[in-house]
Amino acid sequence: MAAESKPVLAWVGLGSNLEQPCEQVRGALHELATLPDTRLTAASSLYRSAPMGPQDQPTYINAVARLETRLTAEALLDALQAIEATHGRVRTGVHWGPRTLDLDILLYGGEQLSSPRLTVPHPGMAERSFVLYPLEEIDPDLDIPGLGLLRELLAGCSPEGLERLEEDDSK
Ligand code: ROI
Repeated sequence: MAAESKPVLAWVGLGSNLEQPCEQVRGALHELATLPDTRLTAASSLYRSAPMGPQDQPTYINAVARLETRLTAEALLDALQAIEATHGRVRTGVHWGPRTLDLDILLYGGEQLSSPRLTVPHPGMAERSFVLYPLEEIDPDLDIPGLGLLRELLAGCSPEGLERLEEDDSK
């Protein structure tokens, strides 16, 4: 994988609502910690969240992780998709349908990126309580490129339907 020399902080969103979602997300956090040229520097609690999109699907488990990485954004995306694949993620084509494991690059340094494969900051993150509240837990002072202060985004985003899980909550 291509590596660049200067480490960058990247934030990754994790989500699952199939096949024991808590285990999917916890397992993925461990795998993020083993990526090449990358350190896992923070992870939020797990959160239970009502589905955004079609309501006839199970509740989600979400979390956010902070990485320090020398991987380019594209190489990090490749690595995240490889982890998704090991968790049996199949792209069904159902729009906003259920998923075994979803790993999204939310932020990559202070960069704004737009390519056919990757848009950073992640489009829609400003409206997603299951992204913003876990982010607040690990980096409350974040300033999000093009979107502004996390604190201000939180003021406009209700936490309704979102529940932080205790560490020993195995459900
Ligand atoms: N809803 C919740 N609560 N959490 C997610 O991670 C999530 N991911 C998605 C869609 C289908 C938009 N809904 C979600 O991709």
